[in-house]
Amino acid sequence: MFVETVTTLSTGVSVIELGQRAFPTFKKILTRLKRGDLKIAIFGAGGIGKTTLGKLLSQDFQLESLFSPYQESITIEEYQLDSNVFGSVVVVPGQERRQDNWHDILRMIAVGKIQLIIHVVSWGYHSFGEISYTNHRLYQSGMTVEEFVEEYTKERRRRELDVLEHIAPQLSIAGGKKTIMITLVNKQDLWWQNRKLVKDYYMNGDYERVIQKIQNQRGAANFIHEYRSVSLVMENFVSGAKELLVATTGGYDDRIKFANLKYLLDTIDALLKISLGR
Ligand SMILES: Nc1nc2c(ncn2[C@@H]2O[C@H](COP(=O)(O)OP(=O)(O)OP(=O)(O)O)[C@@H](O)[C@H]2O)c(=O)[nH]1
Ligand SMILES: [Mg+2]
Repeated sequence: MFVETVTTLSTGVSVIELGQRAFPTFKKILTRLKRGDLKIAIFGAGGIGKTTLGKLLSQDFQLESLFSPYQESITIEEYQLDSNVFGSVVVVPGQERRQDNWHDILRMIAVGKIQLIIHVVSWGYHSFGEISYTNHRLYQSGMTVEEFVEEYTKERRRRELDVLEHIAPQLSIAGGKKTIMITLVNKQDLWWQNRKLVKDYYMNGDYERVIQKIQNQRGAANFIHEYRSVSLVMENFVSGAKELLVATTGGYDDRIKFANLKYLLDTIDALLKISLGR
């Protein structure tokens, strides 16, 4: 993840073709969702891309339709494919004050009723409510946009860790069955130029330590965890008042995006196979 895809990008393959290559895997996941009593749960801090991911996995593979101004989710969103389908994608709201909603889903994890958990993080680039950054609690007078973003993302990365620590107890006990989890580092387009730093942050720091602890408790065979990263949509990171905070990285393009998306979908498909035993 993070950097490998550059090498998997064969030159001479069109962007459309790359998109098409992702499509069969995507359909396979939908078929799995349709076939059985499958539940994928999506967790993460507020404004990180959970709703966007839920839509992608459960509706149709129409990336263009994912663009939308940030709107905070207020309840659990459950994406069902149609009335005959038992499988679903459950997305919890991310803002702290909404987390009462998490209880039932966490219990389902603990009793092994969730086949795949996706924890979304985004290196602190969390969209926030309808305010200017200058009205944000972390803003101090005289700060530049860059200084604010630095402070803000630092605090929000702490929040990502809090979310992991919050779900960790359930991951550590999950009854009998294997627990399968992906940490999805989203908003690749915003941090692409720092990808080595980002990779190191998640895979060699406090985040990985929590993962290791769970793995030690459960045994490696019972707790399977993978890191993947994507950009679900490419758009500038803006405040609630539409001020530009971070621009989408120049040079980050559809090729990188589709290759990573395909890698994610392949991973989901492979992990579901393990989870469902078929
Ligand atoms: N630049 C960029 N923006 C993204 C990406 N994925 C999602 N976004 C944007 O981030 C904002 C938040 O996305 P949501 O899917 O609503 O976030 P959420 O995690 O459901 O937020 P809550 O419901 O409040 O917990 C939206 O404006 C998305 O368009 C990405 O990969 N890159
Ligand atoms: Mg949401």
